[in-house]
Amino acid sequence: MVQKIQHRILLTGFEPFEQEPLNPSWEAVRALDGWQCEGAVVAARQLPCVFGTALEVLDQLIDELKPVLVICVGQAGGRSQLSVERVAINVDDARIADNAGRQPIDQPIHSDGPAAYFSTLPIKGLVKAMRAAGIPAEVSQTAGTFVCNHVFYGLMHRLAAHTPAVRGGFIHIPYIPSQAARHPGQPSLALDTIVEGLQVALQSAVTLQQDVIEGGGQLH
Ligand code: PCA
Repeated sequence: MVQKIQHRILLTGFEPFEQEPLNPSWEAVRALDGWQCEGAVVAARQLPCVFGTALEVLDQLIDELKPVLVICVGQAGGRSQLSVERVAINVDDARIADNAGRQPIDQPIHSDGPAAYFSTLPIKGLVKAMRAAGIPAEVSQTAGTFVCNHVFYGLMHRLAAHTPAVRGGFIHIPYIPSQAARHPGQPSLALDTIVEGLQVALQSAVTLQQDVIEGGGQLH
């Protein structure tokens, strides 16, 4: 019998950082490990919150899994919605040290790379689909300058060079309630809501041929 080769979607989350006991990005993506999405299966993997090393791990995972779609997910404490990132910029500028004590300031991620890469996900379509499913979501114009932007940029740099047909992008997620309880006043979303949002985002990323034309910008 001929075995059907199953397409894989690589979904990554991060280990905890900045004294948090957990990282909701890892909690959410690991709930989706093995989930079947439009004929593809999700492989959920964890990345270290370390400049350089996180990209080495991501590179190995892409070599090993040969995914048809890659979405990296990270925690953005203080945000209130699932944030589909539009753009990755070629700079590391760390306000805090990473989990290996590294704190690059104004360093390019790839000295020969362009200033920025756009997500190749249909970002407006993802936001529209999540909102339609009752999940608070937005387009975000910046993934920051810490390890998440670093991973997002490195991912897009690699895909652009080797497999431009493979879509890639980044989604930031808010704290979950147990974290917000330790940061009074900060917004949060239930883990189940985040997981459901990611399911809708994955489905849209696989099925939408083109992005939808809809406002998602900001005045400032
Ligand atoms: N969030 C951080 C790095 C790891 C994570 O989950 C960021 O936004 O850069």
